Amino acid sequence: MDLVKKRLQEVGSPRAELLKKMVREHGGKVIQEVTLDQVVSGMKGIVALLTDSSKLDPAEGIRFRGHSIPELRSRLPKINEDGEPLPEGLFYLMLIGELPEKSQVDYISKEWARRAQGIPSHVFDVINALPKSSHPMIQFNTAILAMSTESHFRRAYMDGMDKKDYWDPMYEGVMDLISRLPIIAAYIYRRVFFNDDHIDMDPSLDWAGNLAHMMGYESEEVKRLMRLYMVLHADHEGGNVSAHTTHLVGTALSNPYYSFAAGMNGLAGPLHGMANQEVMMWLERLIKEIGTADPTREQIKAYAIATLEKGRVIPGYGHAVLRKTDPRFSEQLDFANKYIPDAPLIKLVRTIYEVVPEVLLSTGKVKNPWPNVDAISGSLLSSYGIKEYPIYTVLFGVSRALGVLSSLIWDRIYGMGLERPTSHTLEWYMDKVNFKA
Ligand code: HAX
Repeated sequence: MDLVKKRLQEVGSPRAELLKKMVREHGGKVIQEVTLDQVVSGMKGIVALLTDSSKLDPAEGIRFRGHSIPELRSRLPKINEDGEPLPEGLFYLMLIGELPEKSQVDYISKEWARRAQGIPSHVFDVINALPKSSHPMIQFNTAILAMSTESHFRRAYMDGMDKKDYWDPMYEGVMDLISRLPIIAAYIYRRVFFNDDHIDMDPSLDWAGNLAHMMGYESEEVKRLMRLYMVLHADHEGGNVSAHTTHLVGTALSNPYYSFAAGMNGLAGPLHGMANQEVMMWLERLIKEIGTADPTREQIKAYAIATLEKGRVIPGYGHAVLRKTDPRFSEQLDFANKYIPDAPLIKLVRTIYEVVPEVLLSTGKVKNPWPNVDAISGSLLSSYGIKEYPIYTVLFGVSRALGVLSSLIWDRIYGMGLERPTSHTLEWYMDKVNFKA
């Protein structure tokens, strides 16, 4: 048996038993009451999900299995001492709950390179059937669905698999799917922006290094950036749109391809993953309208106020849970300050950071005026030459697979039930809170 799967089986069974026992003994206990505000504002703060891979603290930011991003950047295995952690190691940590050795990370790199070879040709036919002008997320999500013909889970289910074994074909499907996403993403990138001039994968490279290679970037600098990008976007606990949707669809025992494609449709929304593209469009318009790539603080302030006056959001700022600067923003800024401190876009990002929070605070309604991950990610990619911003959400999606799909395996280990909350009419709520029109 593969060594990751073997360790997963060892850690999985006792935790599943623990959950069952706790529910048997305490299943009737009240966790929390729900307010009308929470129902209408998108269930913010309602405790209703179980996710082990990561936890988001409003004041501190994300921790992956208890480890902050700075800890991961120093403790996860790397290729070179001065490099960034390999995302394979973060996947192992999120899935197994233990920091991996370099040998375990190398094993996953090799395993993913092996599994990546099996993409059926119809997947590329399906991509090619779409107009090149269709957004890369349309092509990405369609390709993920097209790959579901390969689902181990669907086949095993139809063959009458026992419930207790669900996690096993789910693991196989997740490993296949994650291994193949860089090829799909790079294929779409080269199709849309480089006239179908495709580059084969190099099985000797790591997962993120290979993605950079297949996109056409051979320098160690871009590979290092890609490893950082893939680690930073991997997970943000269970309630964000892409994670929650993947989980929700999975509770119907949909296969990993169906579940992940559903999550990626959520990531494609401008308030979620597509915000990285929105930021670049906002910056592009700012530069055009002000007439300089090096605007003053006053000019940026006026532009930000004008955005709000048009009834729009300032992309890259605000968050549903965080109440401080997103550490994923700070870590990218730290990376940029170290390697490309004078890049004009990074300079612009820094000045915007000095101005926009104050503008948002002055509205009196924005709960978090600080930058999120998307406020800088596109500027960083662009500064390293990856300037075609419609691909940015696809890159986010490749990374997000690591977190949401490791949780999907755990959903089947834990035997999480079909998700089915209760809905009511407006009149029911009026009656409940004793409100008269
Ligand atoms: N610009 C303008 N207005 C904003 C704002 C921003 N950046 N952030 C919040 N607001 C507004 C909201 O639209 C809301 O207005 P209304 O009451 O008129 O509806 C009000 O402030 C209160 O919102 P909130 O409670 O502070 O924020 P929400 O939890 O409702 O929304 C969002 C969180 C991330 C969607 C929001 O901050 C936003 O739209 N930000 C810009 C888009 C963005 O950067 N999205 C990426 C988020 C990170 C992520 O998921 N990446 O994938």
